[in-house]
Amino acid sequence: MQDRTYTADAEPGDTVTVAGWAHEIRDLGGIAFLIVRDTTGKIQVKFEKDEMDDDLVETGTDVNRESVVKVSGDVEEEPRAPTDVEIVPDSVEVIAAAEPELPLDPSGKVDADLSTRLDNRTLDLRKDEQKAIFEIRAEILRSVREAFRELGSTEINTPKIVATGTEGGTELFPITYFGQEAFMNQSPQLFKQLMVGSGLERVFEIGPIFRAEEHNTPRHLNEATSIDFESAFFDYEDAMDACETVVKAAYEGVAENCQAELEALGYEEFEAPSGEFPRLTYEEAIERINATGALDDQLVWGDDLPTEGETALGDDVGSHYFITDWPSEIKPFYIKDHDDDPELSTGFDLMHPSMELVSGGQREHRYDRLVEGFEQQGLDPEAFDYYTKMFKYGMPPHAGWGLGGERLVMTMLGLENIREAVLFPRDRQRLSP
Ligand code: AMO
Repeated sequence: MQDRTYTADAEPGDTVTVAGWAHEIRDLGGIAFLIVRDTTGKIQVKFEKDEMDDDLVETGTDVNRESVVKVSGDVEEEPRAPTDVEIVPDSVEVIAAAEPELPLDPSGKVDADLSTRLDNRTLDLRKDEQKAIFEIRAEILRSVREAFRELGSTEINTPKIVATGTEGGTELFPITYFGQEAFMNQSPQLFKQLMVGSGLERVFEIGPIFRAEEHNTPRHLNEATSIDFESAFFDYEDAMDACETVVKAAYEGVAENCQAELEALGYEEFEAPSGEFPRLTYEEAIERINATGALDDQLVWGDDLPTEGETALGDDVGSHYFITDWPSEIKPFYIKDHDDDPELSTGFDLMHPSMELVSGGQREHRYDRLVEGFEQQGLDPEAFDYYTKMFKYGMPPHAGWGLGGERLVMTMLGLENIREAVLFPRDRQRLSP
């Protein structure tokens, strides 16, 4: 539709054709209004029954809500209209009629539960608040890409059908690949590492990861979006610096470019985090958690941090923070240990006060040590030959991280359920739509 004007661009004095959805019909007797909604906003269309053609009035006011309509006419100033202008129509066409009963109410007057909303995402995303989440998500991804480019990294796309897992054997989705066993990829980890030894050196990827997690929680998905970074000649501190830059860039992009969306979500003020993210060692973290008294049992060295512990620490710190220097034994084989203490790894996590956002670290780039690490974790180095063999031909020291895209959106906007940040979430119950 070349001649279509967005509702937000309709100015008094213009003659326009707008197209969108019948948001509301208000019949006041001699006068009736049709509110047309498009992606930019809404506009009132006025029908004066005595002065207008009966067919025109009938088409415009008998239409079912949420039908797709096209209205042409003159735009006039009208201070009583919701947007101070209205269209006096000379033609109205119903392009796609909606059924009278809707599975959910896009005007938001009737609440729907999350499951109904997810089953009817098209209608759900006709609501300003829901649409705002995905506009913001898009801005986050745009800002993150820009930040990565400013850091001198190249965007890559790695396979999602793979022969081996990386993040622990229990969380893989098996598939059949021409009669051969294969899996949906859990992380681009090994591929991004292979690229730091290539001529690209510094890379990032934004793509899906698949985790066959059995549990159903408000912060886990079975298909998530991972924002991955990896750089040659970076140590774990360089990697944390890059991580902080990228996360802050996402907040700044939203603060600068998403005013209307933030308003739709009820924000009066939205602040990007300022100041450096504190860096606590794992040892300091468990001491601080123990000091809060939030846990029945005191944590000891080597324990993973339980969710209640993370929450207590998050409340105590009150901002994004890193946890560094994790025990080697609870970090994956590809994470490098500190040279002066093999019990301590260079692994780190970036935490939002409410949950983990990122895992990363410096990687083991020495072939012999890498193969030993596989064996220690009970993995067969032979199965990873495609990966380990490249470490024989000049693999530089390197570091990187993976950031959960949906968790970034969720924590930034204070969403209660990660599914709010995905169009069509995949979880234990949900494979369709
Ligand atoms: P990890 O497994 O910790 O690390 O994942 C990195 C980040 O991805 C997000 N995430 C998830 N989000 C939603 N649902 C899930 N099931 C899920 N699993 C992970 C989290 C998490 O912090 N290869 C390493 C990264 C690296 O070292 O570069 C990895 O995948 O926000």
